[in-house]
Amino acid sequence: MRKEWPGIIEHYRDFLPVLPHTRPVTLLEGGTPLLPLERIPEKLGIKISLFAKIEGQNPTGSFKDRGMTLAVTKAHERGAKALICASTGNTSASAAAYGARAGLKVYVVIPEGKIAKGKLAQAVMHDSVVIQIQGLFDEALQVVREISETHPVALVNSVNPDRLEGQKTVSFEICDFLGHEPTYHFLPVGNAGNITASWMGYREYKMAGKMRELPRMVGVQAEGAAPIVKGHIVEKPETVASAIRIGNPASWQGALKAASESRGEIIALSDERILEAYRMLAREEGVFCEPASAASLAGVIEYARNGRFLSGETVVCTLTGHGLKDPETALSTPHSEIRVPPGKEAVLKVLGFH
Ligand code: AN7
Repeated sequence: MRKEWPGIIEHYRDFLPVLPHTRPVTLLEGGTPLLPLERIPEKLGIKISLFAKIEGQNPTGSFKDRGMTLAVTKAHERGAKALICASTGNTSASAAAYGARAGLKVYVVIPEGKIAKGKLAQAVMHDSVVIQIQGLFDEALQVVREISETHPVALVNSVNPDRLEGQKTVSFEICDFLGHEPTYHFLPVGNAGNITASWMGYREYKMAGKMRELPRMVGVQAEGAAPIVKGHIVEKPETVASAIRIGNPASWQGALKAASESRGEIIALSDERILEAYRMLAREEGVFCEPASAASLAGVIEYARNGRFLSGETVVCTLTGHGLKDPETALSTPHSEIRVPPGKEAVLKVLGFH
């Protein structure tokens, strides 16, 4: 019988800051598919091996579970009784679930009316205390940082180093699966924890002799929320990709370092281009991710259109979250709604059988 995937802490124990007796708080996260995409490169007219790392298949539907299992495990081990985070939605969903699993109280602070419905449903169902602030994610993060410094609540945003340690395992999985490093790794950038952690993972795997070269990291921000690309804080970030509606990323320096050390870059693309990629993944490949996730593929499309890829290169894009998190954006994309009277005739007519 095939052995059950044990979650990222057990699987990559030697690479993580845990003690021999540490008992993971886990929902068996990680081990997500690295799905080959064939129709999209063909459509773009490029001859690359393109893969999507489907992080939406984690237990709470986003990549955040990798960092959360470790952050909650460590907080629990240290005797924490409560967790707190600010979130554009996915961090709160993940914190709420792992907190529930560990029997901890969870407080989540989110920008009012600005997180996708599915994520809010998750926070509610896992019985976290949801605090909507009349402000931005960036303000929420400031508040929870201050509170965690003076009060007995463990901060589980990615400014907590355990989050990045767990999150780096995505790069291990990509290399283990491919048998080598990719040429490029594209990913969306919001608070910039993921690009920082992914780069850390590749560097550590290379040091451990698991791969020969390092990939080039390309981070993609939404044009209306692109502080790193612009080089200054964005006071009023705006984008349809609500998960990355962040004006002052906590891991700003980490993202810059990943881009420069890897000879990659951070780019910004319009909401239109992000939604184009979002639809393309669903229609051409059967992959439904949330809008922010599609920023990574939008980056690949941009590179393809500018003739940046060489034939035979291996390109990975992280699809960070599941499409079902944000049904409202999905339903607001152009589509036909067909309504007919009951009975076979009207349906046959729609099918074109007269
Ligand atoms: C689907 O949940 O910041 O650059 O509070 O949910 O590591 O921040 C989410 C971020 C990309 C950006 N894709 O990752 C939060 C939060 C999805 C996301 C990002 C997020 P980072």
